[in-house]
Amino acid sequence: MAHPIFLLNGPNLNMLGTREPHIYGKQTLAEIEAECREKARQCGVTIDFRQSNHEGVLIDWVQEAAGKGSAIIINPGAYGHASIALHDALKGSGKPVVEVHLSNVFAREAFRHRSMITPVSVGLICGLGSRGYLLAIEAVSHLIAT
Ligand code: DHK
Repeated sequence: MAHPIFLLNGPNLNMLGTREPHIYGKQTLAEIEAECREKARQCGVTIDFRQSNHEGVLIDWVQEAAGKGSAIIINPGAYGHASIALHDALKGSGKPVVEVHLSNVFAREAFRHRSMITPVSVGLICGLGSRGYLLAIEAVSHLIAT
């Protein structure tokens, strides 16, 4: 069985649907997960889709992905702007990383312009809403096939 792409979601993303829908959209995380599963099926890959509000749990999952995953797609939420620990874990995983944000963080507050994750990522997708996750799955499935 091929190694799954770990698709990790950070803090507050469990609140999608009701959380500032004008910024993050009206879809729930469960609805986004269903779309991701369909996209993964079309791309011939499997995904392990998870969400946590806890930095240490996300780091545990990145370490797990280093052993059991083929790649990591991560929406780190606010930890992306601040977490050196998440940066270190992703760098140490040795796996291709794609960072996703639903909103265009560069069109928002200055504190969202800095990312600890982009320097250890193959690429960044932001501002395209939940479609960003689907594009990331497509991109990563090409990456791991080559
Ligand atoms: C999600 C969050 O929770 C914010 O803290 C980030 C990101 C942006 C998003 O757009 O998906 O700043």
